[in-house]
Amino acid sequence: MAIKRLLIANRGEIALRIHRAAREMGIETVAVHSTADAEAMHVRLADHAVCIGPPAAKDSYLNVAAIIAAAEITHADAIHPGYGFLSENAQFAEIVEAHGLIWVGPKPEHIRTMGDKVQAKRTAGALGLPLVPGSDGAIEDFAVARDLAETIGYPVIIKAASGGGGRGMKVVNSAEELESQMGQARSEAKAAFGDATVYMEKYLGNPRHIEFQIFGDGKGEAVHLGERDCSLQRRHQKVLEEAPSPVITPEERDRMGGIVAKAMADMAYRGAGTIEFLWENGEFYFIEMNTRLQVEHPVTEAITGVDLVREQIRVAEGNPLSFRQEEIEFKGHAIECRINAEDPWNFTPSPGQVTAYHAAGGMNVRVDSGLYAGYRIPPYYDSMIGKLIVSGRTRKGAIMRLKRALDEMVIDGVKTSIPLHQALLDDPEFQSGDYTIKWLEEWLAKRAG
Ligand code: MV4
Repeated sequence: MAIKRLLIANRGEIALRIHRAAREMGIETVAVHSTADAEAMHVRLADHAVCIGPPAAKDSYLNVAAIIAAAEITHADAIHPGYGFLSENAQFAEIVEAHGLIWVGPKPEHIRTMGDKVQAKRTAGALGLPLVPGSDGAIEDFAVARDLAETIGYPVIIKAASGGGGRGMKVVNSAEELESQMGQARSEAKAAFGDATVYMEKYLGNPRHIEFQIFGDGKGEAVHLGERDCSLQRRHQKVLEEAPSPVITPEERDRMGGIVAKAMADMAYRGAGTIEFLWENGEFYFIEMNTRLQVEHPVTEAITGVDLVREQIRVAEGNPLSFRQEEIEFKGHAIECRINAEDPWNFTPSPGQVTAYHAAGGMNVRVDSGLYAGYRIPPYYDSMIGKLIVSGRTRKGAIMRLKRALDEMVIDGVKTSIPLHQALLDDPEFQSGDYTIKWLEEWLAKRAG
């Protein structure tokens, strides 16, 4: 069923990104915003805007009743959740559908399954994805945990089933530590997620974080759009992402991509998704699946030419995928820098008024940001204020272009992470592409001296 009016249940650059895709499809947009975001770019550009509450996200962007009411009064016929907020809330997806609205996202059952990391791993294993060695399901009993840890060998890691994004994990180096670490993992999981369920994996010491973009039509067809390397993270926040990964060969991409696409076809997955792997010594190990569009999706768009948000909307309307696997080609290299309003070296947030703004431009340069001169960055939300994405024929070419584009960016009035990106791009080790998930934090520690 064709969507005529799309409500965008998000804010910031992703709300603008979704608005742009909708406009290009001839779909009207409804922005919902907190009182703190009344002056946001996407609110100005949207066809309709509804204030849904005060600044605190729990009263606005997480306020299900207010969002559904906004859809009803504006006669929206679909809701796109973006990332974060309600995007991976299966109950919200069900409520949207129960109100006769189109949910621009995966089937609620798949959101729910993948949100439970124990169930996600079981599902992935059954679908033929390679797993990190570990418990088959939750571990309840300490004696069972001890035997398993002996079998797989220390170090092991205890993770919260309801966790994800690095919260509620404990590395255990020896049998002596196991009981106390398991107890701590359980109580932290209970406190953070209201669920003390934990599971165990072999701890990989120095992997890369490599994720595959997938897309399904919900009826048994699915494709992959290659991988992204997201190893450069600080405290589980990605800083810079690239596609393709510097370490994955075309043969490896086709092989692993084929496996993930087959898995998604078999579960009749609908919409955009990301399969996260740890990659060590040439092997992939599934860790989690994200049932949403991701911040770093533009690097995939840059090397494939596919508009992922347009495709999300088309699939939500019930259309088949607009491309077959054989039609997807990977061309060149793309890199994204996340630009945050924060001190580039100590990471303290730097909200406030942007006094001057100029976006980089030129060939193969994309800026996804709702910034403008005079905009007041509110202090209530995530510090990410935009993304700079460039592509080139080679990784070296993309790095040179990114340096040029970063030099062109002007964001005055607040501190930003641009200087950090400039220093990073000048580092020979980064330039070599030889980095793992530990590299950035070590690099930052060295620089701090
Ligand atoms: C791991 C791991 C090592 N071994 N699992 C962190 C976030 C969550 N998605 C999974 N995480 C990890 N799981 C095993 N078996 C190391 C991490 C990890 C990490 C993973 C990806 C990117 C950055 C990371 C930083 C620290 C730890």
